[in-house]
Amino acid sequence: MIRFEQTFMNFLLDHQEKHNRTYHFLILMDALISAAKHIEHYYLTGALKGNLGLAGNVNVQGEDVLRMDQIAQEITVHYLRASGRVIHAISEESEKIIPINTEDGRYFVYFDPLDGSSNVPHGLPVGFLFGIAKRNLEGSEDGHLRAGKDYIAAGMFVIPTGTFTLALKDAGTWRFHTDETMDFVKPTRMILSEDAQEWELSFNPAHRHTYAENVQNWIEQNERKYVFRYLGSLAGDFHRILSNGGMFMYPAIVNDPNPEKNRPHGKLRLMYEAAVVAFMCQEAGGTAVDETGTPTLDLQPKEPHQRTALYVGSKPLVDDIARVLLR
Ligand code: FBP
Repeated sequence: MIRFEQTFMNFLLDHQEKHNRTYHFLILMDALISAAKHIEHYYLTGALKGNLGLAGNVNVQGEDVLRMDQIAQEITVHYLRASGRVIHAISEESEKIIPINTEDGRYFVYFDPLDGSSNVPHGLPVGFLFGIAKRNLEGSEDGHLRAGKDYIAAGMFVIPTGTFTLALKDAGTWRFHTDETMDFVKPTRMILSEDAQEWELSFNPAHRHTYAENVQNWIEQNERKYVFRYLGSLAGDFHRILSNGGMFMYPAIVNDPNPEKNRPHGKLRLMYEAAVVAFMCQEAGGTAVDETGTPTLDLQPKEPHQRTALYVGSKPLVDDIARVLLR
């Protein structure tokens, strides 16, 4: 007897019908899934085709661009254009906002086509992160940058693991796995574990002495209570936190012996990294804050590539460090 699992598209169709919503969102999600599968193909064959190296230029963040960054960007913009549903997009790989279907588009898409660049040369796990907001259908639309709390959905593909996780506003965070037909199936609701025995801590230990004193002290007092894991890609590390609970943090860097290396506003980008995982975490029963203890989803972006410090994960743990940050 063959065992059939519910497909992602069937799950989403149910969701849209249950909430009396339109098919437009399905077309957009189909485009994002096609993009992720295409990027995964190039990543899996990257070493063989010599695509895991540098592209030779520098991006808006002043970082060396990887050949795979360019490939992932080109693929994603192609499928977003083909969907006809996107007004404009914001990408880590494009300095400017990318106008797509400004007249008839329905959604704004904020994405990082290949997150975790330090893992790329080794073919290790990276992420495709995205957040989606909707145009104002009741009145005029000024295209302003949306805060995370205004997103209608956010998700990530952990490449090349074939896992896809999607959060829908007020409808939870769901994980899907690839079946033998390379289709995403078996929607599994993700709820952060309340069992502190399972919780993990995730941060770059090489930076811990550059964090603010109060953050260093919090780590000192708490780190022995939890398992420590760090993959070096936000998608990979957050994937674990969603499964086991705990907290991922990328604090502000304020005490680096070389002041030029300080990052008082954090490293991660608000719109297509921090707000994406914060949205998914909230729909899974968790929370996220910045270096001032302000909820990440309340942060109103002033510019597309704005950075932020990030503390995301199980509510008791994030609330505990937020008390220290607020002091
Ligand atoms: P990129 O988008 O340039 O890859 O930067 C984001 C990121 O790689 C995250 O995925 C990860 O959590 C973090 O930076 C790793 O930074 P570090 O190497 O300083 O630990």
